[in-house]
Amino acid sequence: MCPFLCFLILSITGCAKSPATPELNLYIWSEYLDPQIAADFSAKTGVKVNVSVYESSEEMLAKLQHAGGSSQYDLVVVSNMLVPTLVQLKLIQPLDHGRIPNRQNLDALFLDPAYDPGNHYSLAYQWGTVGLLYNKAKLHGLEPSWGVLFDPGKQQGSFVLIDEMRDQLGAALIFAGHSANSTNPDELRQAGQLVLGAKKSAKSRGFEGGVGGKNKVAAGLADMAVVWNGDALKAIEENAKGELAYLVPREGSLIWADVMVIPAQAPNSEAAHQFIDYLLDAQVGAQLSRFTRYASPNKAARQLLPKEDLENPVLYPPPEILSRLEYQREVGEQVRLYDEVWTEVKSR
Ligand code: N2P
Repeated sequence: MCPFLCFLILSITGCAKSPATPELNLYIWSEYLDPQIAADFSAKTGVKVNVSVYESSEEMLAKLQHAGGSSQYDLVVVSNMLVPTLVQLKLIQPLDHGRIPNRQNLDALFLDPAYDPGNHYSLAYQWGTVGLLYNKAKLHGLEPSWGVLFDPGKQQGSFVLIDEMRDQLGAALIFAGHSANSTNPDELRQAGQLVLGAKKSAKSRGFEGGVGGKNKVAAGLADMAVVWNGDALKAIEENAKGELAYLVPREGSLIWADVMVIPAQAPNSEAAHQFIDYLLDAQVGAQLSRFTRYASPNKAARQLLPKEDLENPVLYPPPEILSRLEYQREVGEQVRLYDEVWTEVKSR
């Protein structure tokens, strides 16, 4: 009788409940984490991974800055160029390197980087380029130039612009012969005019954040889109007719890296460290890049990737493309100029 009674009392009062399952709240770009990796991590550690996604840096920053994100999420994957800003705004906390032994798997290129000396706050996740995903069947011999967006005389088909301030203005700056990290007000205004012209063109299908542009091209709703290479590659590989392709315009383009950071008031920074270390494991890192279709900053993981991936120019740009790419940098206070021009372009 007693065991039954005890069970009854415990069930009613809730005292029999086991301690709450530890959780890890991750905030990341969409289609950027293999769900199997999260499931394997949970099976190994007992930590449940909750994934929330975003489609633009602007959306992510607003969430961290004004919507309590810095005390809600345990781990965030962001563009490396935002690290100094996040540090300055006190939105992220220093990493405890002692708990991330796998950081040594990273390529030297991603250790002690200029945007985060000593990797105090961040460790690399994936890297890639900005370019054009297009439908070869609809756009025969597409001119490999940003002019197909910015020069009315060269526009060839319908296009989607990317709803990512630095990337879209960066492409226009490069087309105009300037640095994609320019802080010259005249150059930025010129870039803004170019993007506005593209937006107002009859061929424009508007702005899309993150995977939005590639989804429109994949669905046949636009002939091309400004996208990141990994998303492009996913669309290319999923297109049964083999009609899609990716190019980096001849004027040049941007190269970027995304990093993992821990918000200042993360509820479970312990699990965040554990997950960062897990993602930096060689096997897991290889699995991650096979899923995202982006390049791995993890040297140990790269050794486990298929040769076809390492030799794929969309994924790992060959020297002649690399030499045309400009590393995206943070521009400090001058980001206000970008904000002003971008707001103007978006509102008109
Ligand atoms: C993945 C988005 C990659 C992030 N869908 C580009 N910085």
